[in-house]
Amino acid sequence: MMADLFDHFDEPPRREDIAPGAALLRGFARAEERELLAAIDAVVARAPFRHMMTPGGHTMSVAMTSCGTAGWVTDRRGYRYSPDDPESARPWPEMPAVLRHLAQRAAAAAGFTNFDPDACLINRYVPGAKMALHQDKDERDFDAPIVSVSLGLPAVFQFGGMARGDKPRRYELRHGDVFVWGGPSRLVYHGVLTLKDGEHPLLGRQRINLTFRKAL
Ligand code: MD3
Ligand code: FE
Repeated sequence: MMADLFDHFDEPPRREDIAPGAALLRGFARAEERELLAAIDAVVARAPFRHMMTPGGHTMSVAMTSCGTAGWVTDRRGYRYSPDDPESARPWPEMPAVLRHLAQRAAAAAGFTNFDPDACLINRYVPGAKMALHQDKDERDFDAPIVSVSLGLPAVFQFGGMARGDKPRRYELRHGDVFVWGGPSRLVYHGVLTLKDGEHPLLGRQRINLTFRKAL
């Protein structure tokens, strides 16, 4: 059955410790998949996915939108957080409670209590899209962890070190997996390899990743 390939629904949720401060919570979001997708649809209805431009002038293959009091944006002027959606010049949609609560429970399960994210970046990958190795360092303080939720098609992520040249380890992120990284792992280089083609039972030919951050 298709769902088995993608969801590993026969496996119980479990925690894999990847590095100090980094934990992979396999299947953590699976039980809430429908509520999460409905909340994402509501955000996207008000703030549609768009392909933003890097400061260097390249259009990103990943389409993005945001919810919360701050949204991550990039254009020729640089990377930053903005209270407004530049496409609408209106505030980003509020972060739906079902999303915020999931991120808080996942952070707690990985050992980070009192996580209070103000930004949720929503990334959409279609086959062929990728995200090059980078650090998340546009946030104001690096004490808070980052929580990422993967939905839809599986992707291979790269977990590197503190230097761009450190050889990354590879892990597959599947539908419902939640990755939490903070503490000594907060500034590690990471990326996502080119998404392979496939068809997910709920999401079709795409992968959606939610990234919760304390930005401001
Ligand atoms: C942490 N997004 O939006 S999140 C980003 O899947 C971003 O869309 C990716 O990086 C995505 O800034 C990755 C999951 C992830 C993957 C690799 C990591 C988190 C990681 C490696 C080290 C630390
Ligand atoms: Fe990142």
